[in-house]
Amino acid sequence: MSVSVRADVLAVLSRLGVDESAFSASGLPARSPVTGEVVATLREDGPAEVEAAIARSVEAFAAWRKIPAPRRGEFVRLIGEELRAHKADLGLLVTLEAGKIVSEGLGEVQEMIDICDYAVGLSRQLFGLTIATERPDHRMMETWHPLGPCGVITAFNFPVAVWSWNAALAFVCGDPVIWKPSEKTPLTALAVQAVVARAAAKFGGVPAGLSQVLIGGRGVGEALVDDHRVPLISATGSTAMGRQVGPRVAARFGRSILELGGNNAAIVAPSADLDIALRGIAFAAMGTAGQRCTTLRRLIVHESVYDTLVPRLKRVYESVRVGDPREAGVLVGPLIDEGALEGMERALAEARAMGGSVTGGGRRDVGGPDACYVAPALVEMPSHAGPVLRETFAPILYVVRYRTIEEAIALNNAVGAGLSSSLFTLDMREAERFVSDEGSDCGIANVNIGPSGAEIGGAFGGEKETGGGREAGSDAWKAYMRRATNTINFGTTLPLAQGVSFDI
Ligand code: UN1
Repeated sequence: MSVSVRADVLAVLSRLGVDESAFSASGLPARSPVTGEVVATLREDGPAEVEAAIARSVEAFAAWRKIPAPRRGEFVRLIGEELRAHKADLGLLVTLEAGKIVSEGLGEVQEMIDICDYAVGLSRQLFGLTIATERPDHRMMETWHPLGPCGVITAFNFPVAVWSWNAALAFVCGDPVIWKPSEKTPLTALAVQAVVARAAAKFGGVPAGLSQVLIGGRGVGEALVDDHRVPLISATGSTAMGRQVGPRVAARFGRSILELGGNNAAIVAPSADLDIALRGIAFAAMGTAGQRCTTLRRLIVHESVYDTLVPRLKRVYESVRVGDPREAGVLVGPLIDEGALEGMERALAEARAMGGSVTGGGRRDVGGPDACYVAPALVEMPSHAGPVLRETFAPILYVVRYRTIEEAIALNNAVGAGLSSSLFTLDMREAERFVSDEGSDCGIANVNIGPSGAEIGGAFGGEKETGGGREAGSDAWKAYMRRATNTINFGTTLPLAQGVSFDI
């Protein structure tokens, strides 16, 4: 392999089966936030490669949709097997490239394995309905057909799991996938592609363009977004990105699944089990260094428990270990880059100017001059305003007080995003209200667990500025297929619907 890859990274990539042709002495630099250093330089794909990939994908679609869905499921089962066999290495690569602590890097790979298992079962469950018809000797039914090439655009923070939620479903639904990973995490994408290639070799007969990766920047994403041969674009990232992608895909009548920002809250009610709340809050707010779209960013605490809970929480913030994510005992790894650190510092300055009182925050001297480690920040705010209303992709938890559950729910809902939410309470009336139609307006509403760390069995996604898309479990698979309604007349006359007569 070329010298353009650091030795330890090269060792992991080789074990995962990444081909050296992916690298070049100049090209896209891949950084590790663990040290901030460039660990590899990659060959980039340009317009010609994008065009060729789309053409290959269209060809692959024609072949793959003919393979029965349960057979397609067998391919996904083999991907799951490969992932199991390479879990440790892929998890380590997630740690190196996204900066997650070891347990979370492994957890991300487990999430991929889970969705593969789910998709295998699903491959025998892609069913439609038979619907009562008003006409005698007729049958009405719906059929689900493969949709076509799916463009999958993913973010750095879940560099591999989000691809798998889309790809595992797309593959069993009969669709090829063209993946444009974040420029910040191309190595994990190449590793996954190598894993898929091995599964494809074991399966035999997988069309060449079924699973493709395009390495590059915005131009690559835009080419996919604008191409009518790609009927579905599934994009994860900021709301600003979604504002571009959504209208462009809609302009050509394409379909999009948008997984955009979150500004997730947790309410702590008077009856809450505070030990559970404390643990739930700590993981949701500080886990992944605050860089999940489901990260807890706003804590809404009842005034009767505020002075018990918040001092305990402060002690956790003061004692949590920030450091190299590979080290045992470290719970908070690095931010992805300097831009993330600047965003955090800006938000904290704004919060202070509004009278916010900050515990933690500030750069930590870990990993060398190019790495961005920070202490997570707990910010007691005098009001639910200013930076509290927007998503800053960093470990900042704003805390406000409330008096009535109605007020708390209104605050939960008083932001642009609508991804995830939670309530800590032992009062069943409050719990049921929170998950009722008058409660949380988010795509995910939890009770006595934090807002992050969803399982793949449920549909994942959110409302409002989060984009409205749903991925992973439940009936999210329907987005990857097209529905046809079929009415079949097996009689000897031609009765018309709605009693219309048309005698010729
Ligand atoms: C994301 O941050 O983009 O629910 C996805 C969770 C994870 C997925 C997060 N299962 O926190």
